[in-house]
Amino acid sequence: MKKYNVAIAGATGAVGGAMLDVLARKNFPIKELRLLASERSVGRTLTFQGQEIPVQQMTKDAFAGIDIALFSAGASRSLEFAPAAAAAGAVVIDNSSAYRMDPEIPLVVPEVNPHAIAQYKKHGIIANPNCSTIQMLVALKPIHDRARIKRIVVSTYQAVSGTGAKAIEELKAQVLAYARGEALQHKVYPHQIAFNCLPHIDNFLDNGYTKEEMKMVNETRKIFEDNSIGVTATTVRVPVIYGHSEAVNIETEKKITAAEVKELLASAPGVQLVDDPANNRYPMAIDCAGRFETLVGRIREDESIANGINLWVVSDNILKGAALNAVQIAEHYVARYL
Ligand code: NAP
Ligand code: 3JM
Repeated sequence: MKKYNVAIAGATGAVGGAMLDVLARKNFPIKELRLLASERSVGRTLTFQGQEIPVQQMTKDAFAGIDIALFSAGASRSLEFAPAAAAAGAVVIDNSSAYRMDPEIPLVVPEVNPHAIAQYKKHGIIANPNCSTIQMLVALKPIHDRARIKRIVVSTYQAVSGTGAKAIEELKAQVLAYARGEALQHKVYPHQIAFNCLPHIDNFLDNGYTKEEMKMVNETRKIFEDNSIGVTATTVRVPVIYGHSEAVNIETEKKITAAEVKELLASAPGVQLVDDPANNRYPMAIDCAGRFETLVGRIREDESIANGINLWVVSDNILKGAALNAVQIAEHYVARYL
């Protein structure tokens, strides 16, 4: 079997760490694994399949000989270093929002639009969508193919791990302080996150929506290759550590029943149907952590319109929402294009 030289840009972060995990769990064919981060991490080592690998500083020269560069070091680092990695001959799979809406760069969920990977050739970059978009489209793709979705109304309940390692610490520290009767401190979020919900993810835009909400609108249209699809989102940060949950309401062109949706999703790639309310079984964030599947349940017909369906969609935001989706793109790329 052919083996590849892989770099992880942002290897010491929450997503980078999950990339190491996913590469190991999938036994990805690796010849050399190069771990890159900021100057601050030089001197650290990370363990991969029992081997200690030193962390190196990410520079424009750090990508020589690399076949696949998995980026999760923030959007500004992607803009600065991804073109250099591509120029060195690597294909970049970028987890940030930097390139997602560039019409010349493919934006890929392997269960939805794997064919788009072919467009990597122009810039050597493939963009990984936002976590909230990925899990929603894994669940909706089979329904869209069968009944054509005209409109999506989504509300998210997003875990703090999506903000990074410091946000997880902030939530834990607030819970401990609350239990001890002490004052709660906050730095990462503009308000207390423990025992609270913040309808505020990423920055606010002039239209009153947040950037996170508009990512769901624009990325959905690009991945479904359909600019006529209506999408409106409210994205909310909740005091959960791992796992984003989403209440998704769709209106379809053709009638599809709840029973038909359940049947479709029972065999859909990347989906685990968890829909047995009589036995209190439905998707929950605490059950999705560490899992590769997107859990879907609470499937009901929307009785307020002719062709409507409601679903509850839950997935590990660091795995399918970031690291797993990126490694799946890498698998498709090596199988078909390398
Ligand atoms: P994190 O835990 O804060 O980790 C950030 C990583 O970037 C660390 O490895 C850090 O290295 C590295 N880094 C920061 N500045 C750097 C520099 N100047 N040069 C080289 N490396 C640098 O954040 P995270 O949660 O892993 O997220 C990282 C990025 O992934 C986000 O900013 C976002 O763009 C993307 N992301 C995407 C999704 C998605 O939905 N697809 C979800 C989450 C995150 P040090 O340890 O040396 O500081
Ligand atoms: C998820 O550089 C940054 O500010 C990155 C912020 C960020 C993003 C993003 O916009 O790339 C943090 C967490 C995302 C994302 O997936 O869109």
